Amino acid sequence: MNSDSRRLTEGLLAGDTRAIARSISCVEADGTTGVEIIKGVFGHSGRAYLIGVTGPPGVGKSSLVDRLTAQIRRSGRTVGVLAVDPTSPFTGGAVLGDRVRMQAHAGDPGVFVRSMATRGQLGGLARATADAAVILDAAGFELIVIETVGVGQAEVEISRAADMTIVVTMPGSGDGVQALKAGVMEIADLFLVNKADHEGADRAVAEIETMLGLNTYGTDDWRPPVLQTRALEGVGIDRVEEAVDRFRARRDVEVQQRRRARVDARVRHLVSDRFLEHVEHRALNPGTLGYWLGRVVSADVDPYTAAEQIVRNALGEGDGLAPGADMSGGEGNR
Ligand SMILES: Nc1nc2c(ncn2[C@@H]2O[C@H](COP(=O)(O)OP(=O)(O)OP(=O)(O)O)[C@@H](O)[C@H]2O)c(=O)[nH]1
Ligand SMILES: [Mg+2]
Repeated sequence: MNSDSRRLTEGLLAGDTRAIARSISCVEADGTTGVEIIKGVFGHSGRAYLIGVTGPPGVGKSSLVDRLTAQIRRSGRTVGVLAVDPTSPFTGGAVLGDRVRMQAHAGDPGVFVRSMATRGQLGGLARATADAAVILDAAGFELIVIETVGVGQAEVEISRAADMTIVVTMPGSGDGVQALKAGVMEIADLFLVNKADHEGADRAVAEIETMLGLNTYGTDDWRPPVLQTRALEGVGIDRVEEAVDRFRARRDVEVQQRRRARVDARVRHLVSDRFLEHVEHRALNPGTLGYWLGRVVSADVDPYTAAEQIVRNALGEGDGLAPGADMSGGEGNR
């Protein structure tokens, strides 16, 4: 472990805000320091409860999270917030938003807020978010809220990183209930119709209840509650906290299953990343990957055959064909 990662690891375990922030930057940068930090602190994680908050743009997720954070703080519990935006690249705006939001909890070491946005691939954002959650967990935050914008596959992926998922919507069409795609309906443990001061809140609740009515729930099953909130005025937030605690209390078995699924996906991703890295830089002769990619580009070989050949070459099981070898008549030729 280098001195940088050791210092950051010690700092974040002691709950030092700057060390936490720097450590999250390291996992975002996806370098060796970030990996060393996670290795160093992972044994201290696993205690936090992770809440995903997702929904269409502008329905009031951030306002809700701010209110919920304040509500949770009243019971003395600490809160870490990760605001994840998969739709936009990282901009100064996100940082500015952080500052504004932090001011609401200024001087309170029991709250940490951080924005995360796409720096490269979406998969990288999901990994960085999971790592950031480990850091906040190890730093001792009891609840971690992961806010994601949107209603697509990316959000479903990111909410899978949580123990509980809250889906937020608002009255009216477009950005409202209609915008909740089937995939997002299924991941919700709690629905919030925010901006209940707007017209049509009761109807939005009824629409969600109707959709839920299509499912059958056993007596022990959790039927996602549908609550109205007014985040601007702070109305209904106590009931949100109550629903979160109720879900948390009764779903221990499912939390274990979700954590297992989360670990499964995370480790498999890392294995394929590492494996591909190994194949590309160690197992194959230099240029082999590029050779096969080139043949796919020119439609000389299909992607499946290329992948199979690459794996065979990497395992030393190839038919001896390597860059430059004559492939005429070989597998995959047309
Ligand atoms: N009338 C009303 N406006 C609200 C309420 N909650 C939030 N807003 C307003 O709605 C706008 C969007 O709120 P945000 O909290 O930024 O919404 P968001 O879902 O986090 O937005 P994105 O992160 O951009 O997707 C802001 O102007 C809020 O002031 C509410 O309960 N009633
Ligand atoms: Mg927001």
